[in-house]
Amino acid sequence: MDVMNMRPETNGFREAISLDGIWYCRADKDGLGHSNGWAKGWSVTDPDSHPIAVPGSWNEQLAEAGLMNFEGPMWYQRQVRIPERAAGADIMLHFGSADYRAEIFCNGQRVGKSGPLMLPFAVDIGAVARPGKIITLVVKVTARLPKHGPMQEVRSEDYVAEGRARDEYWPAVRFDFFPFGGLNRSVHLCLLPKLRIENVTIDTGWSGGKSSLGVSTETKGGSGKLRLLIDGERLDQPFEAGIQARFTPYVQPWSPDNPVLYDCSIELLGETGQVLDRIERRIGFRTLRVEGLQLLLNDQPIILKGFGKHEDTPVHGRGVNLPMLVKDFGLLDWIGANSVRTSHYPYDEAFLDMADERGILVISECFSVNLDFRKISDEDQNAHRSALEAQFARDRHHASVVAWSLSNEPGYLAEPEYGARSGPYWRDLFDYARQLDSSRPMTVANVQYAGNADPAFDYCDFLTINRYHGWYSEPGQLDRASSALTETLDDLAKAHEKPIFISEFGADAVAGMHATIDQMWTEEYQSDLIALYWQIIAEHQNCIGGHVWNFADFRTAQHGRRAVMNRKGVFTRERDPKRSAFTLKKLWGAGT
Ligand code: BDP
Repeated sequence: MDVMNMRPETNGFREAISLDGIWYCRADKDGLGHSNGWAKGWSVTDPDSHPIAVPGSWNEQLAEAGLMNFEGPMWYQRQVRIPERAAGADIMLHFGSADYRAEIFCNGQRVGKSGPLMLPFAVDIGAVARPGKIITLVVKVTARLPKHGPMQEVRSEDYVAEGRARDEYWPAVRFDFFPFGGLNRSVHLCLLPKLRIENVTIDTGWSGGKSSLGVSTETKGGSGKLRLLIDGERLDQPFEAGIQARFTPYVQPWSPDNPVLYDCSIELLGETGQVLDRIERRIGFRTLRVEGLQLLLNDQPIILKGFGKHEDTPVHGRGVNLPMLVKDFGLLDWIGANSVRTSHYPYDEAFLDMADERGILVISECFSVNLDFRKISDEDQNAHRSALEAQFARDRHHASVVAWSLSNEPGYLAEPEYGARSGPYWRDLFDYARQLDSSRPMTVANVQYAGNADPAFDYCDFLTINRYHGWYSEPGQLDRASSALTETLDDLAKAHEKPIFISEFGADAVAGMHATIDQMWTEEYQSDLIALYWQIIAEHQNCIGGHVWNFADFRTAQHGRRAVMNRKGVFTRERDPKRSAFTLKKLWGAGT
């Protein structure tokens, strides 16, 4: 757990060497990889050894090799030269994530494994890696989920056992997106000073015209004083490790209109004041909080306009795709959006860096979808806590991250156990999450099937609802959809004195499909439904905005109701606009 927020960085004191590029992989269809000795590596000229790009998912890259629906284990290997200058340093490997789980081997020796899903982890390879020598690095990755945790596994046979044979997806999933496997984020070899900074927590705020900055830092390998610099200027006196130091630097606030960032450096000082280590982060000062029925950003009311997204692009799958990342932020700007929910898992940090820079407000979501409360156990909750710890540790210094979503659509099966058992689960989880971070609002995205009386609402700072009136209910009937949505909002407003946020609404549209009547799957119907929802949101005083589901079409596992993809994108998977994109540009561009 202790290295979760170790971001790979290169400065005069630490070095991060990218291991991205072409690796080799081998599918372990019979589960014989260990007994075949693959942990030690294999000859890459073997016919079943494939080149594979890292970062990237194996599924679309290797579809023609029969691996589109392969869930692992997939063994990856590459050679890594440990530089001579690593002598005297701690030698670590850092993985942005390995989806969903991985074990790491160096020269045949097991050196570590992944932690909470879709988040970074690091392993110390100092016992095996020798400066100046080459090691064989092997990573065994599986796209199978663990049975317990915030994201429970489901297998083909479970659909029948769970009484929902009609829901069966292939590959089996408990969610509506493709279970892309692989080293989907960057891998680095990191050389770190033995006496160093670790576990840095940076919290910023802006309220009453004043900034606030809280910093706490631990050290590893010894102790020393710490010093903080903002844009190269030292703040106050050096402070001790292990305590929270507080500052009120003279800075401008960060906001979507003016996303001002500052370079924040923390330095570890030796006995004579010499610098022994440094970490650097870009930070911004802002506060998002709920007051009455409003959401306030830096004390001013704000309406959230934007999307639920996915990390999903052609061929890359869930792998980092930087050109598409740049394009997507350009499209968010073009359409007039100010916010995104990282549905349904923490995204790569490059996304948050760009959100910081471009002034996009992010609701960062834990990888937790359709939690089934018939099966809930302490083990699930403990893993849920660990996932939040790791997510908060990685993301909390990002100015763009303004709220946490602890889960998406729990109680999706409308199981009676949800009403009965989830209250204490949410009470304890929200308590724990607020102990970790009291500076941001927290919520859970409620599913229509769980109804308006969701036990999670009692603990949410604002109510978050996903609603598909006009699609999964009241199909093709916008009048009925409009009444049903209005009724939901009125019901919730009566039951809770809290703001309401519609985190999902939308309709599938196959690009190029048209009709003169209200016809599902057409571009016109999608566009009209979105415009209708936005009008209702704008008219409802408790509503603090909405996110259209989804920004772009995305691949799902196979199911009769999906034509390869979920087509609720306002853009296609290739990012061509559908009619609804122009509708939203008009609605949001007008400064609603
Ligand atoms: C919601 C889920 C989302 C799905 C969407 C849909 O939160 O992941 O993709 O429905 O069915 O229930 O389009």
